[in-house]
Amino acid sequence: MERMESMEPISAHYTTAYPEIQPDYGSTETTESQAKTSSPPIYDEELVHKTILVGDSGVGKTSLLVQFDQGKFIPGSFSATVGIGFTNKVVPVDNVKIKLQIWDTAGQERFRSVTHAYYRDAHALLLLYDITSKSSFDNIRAWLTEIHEYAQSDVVIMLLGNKADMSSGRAIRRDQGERLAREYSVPFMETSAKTGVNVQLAFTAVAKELKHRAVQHPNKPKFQIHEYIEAQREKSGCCSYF
Ligand SMILES: Nc1nc2c(ncn2[C@@H]2O[C@H](COP(=O)(O)OP(=O)(O)OP(=O)(O)O)[C@@H](O)[C@H]2O)c(=O)[nH]1
Ligand SMILES: [Mg+2]
Repeated sequence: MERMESMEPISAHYTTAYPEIQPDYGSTETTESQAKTSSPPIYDEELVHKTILVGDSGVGKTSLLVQFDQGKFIPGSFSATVGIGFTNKVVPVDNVKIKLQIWDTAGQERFRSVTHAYYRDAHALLLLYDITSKSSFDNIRAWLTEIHEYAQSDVVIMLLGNKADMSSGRAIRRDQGERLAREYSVPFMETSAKTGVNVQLAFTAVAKELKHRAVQHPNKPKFQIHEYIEAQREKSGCCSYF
């Protein structure tokens, strides 16, 4: 495939910032006023959750974001991302609006140090490989090592095997992705930025997990992202999840 590099760091759909209000996932304790009234904690819709797309160059990070943001896939020659940029998206979860600030990073090695700087502030990381590329899958372990080195320890991580539409070129079986995800205790699904399969679900699952971390329900069981993904699978009857 011919590789073209755009000098534009980010495409036009990137929008400007939300006010920088950061979620505080720190304490599991009930506040005094909550204890008095015993009313459920209210989710603050002004919170902005930084979510970062990472993975080798060409796995489909930009395409996944464009599919999620605009519902379209732009075929044609590959234009590698240069630098880093973000898109703001509001994801409705249980009648509240979850604000995601989704950062699209450049997968090329030469931009790695730039990407590292953004890990520290990330609340969620979507880590992609390409199911037709063994090397992109093999590199996932190195990506996870980097993530553990640079990101916060409680960052939400999801592993995505992208380009699921390309069954004839498949190099990594679904169960290999599942096994790797299980080894690192992270949720997994296969996606296609081309057909849109599971794209919405991947971001919604992350948004749900972030919401549940921001609103601590002392008496409620913890949100289980794996179970949520599994339940959605049963509803839609498609695809594969861990
Ligand atoms: N068939 C198919 N092609 C895809 C899919 N996702 C991305 N592609 C193609 O794969 C190539 C790379 O996609 P990008 O989204 O630019 O990859 P990237 O991960 O952003 O790459 P960098 O910006 O270099 O890190 C492009 O030619 C896309 O059209 C997919 O789900 N299915
Ligand atoms: Mg890109």
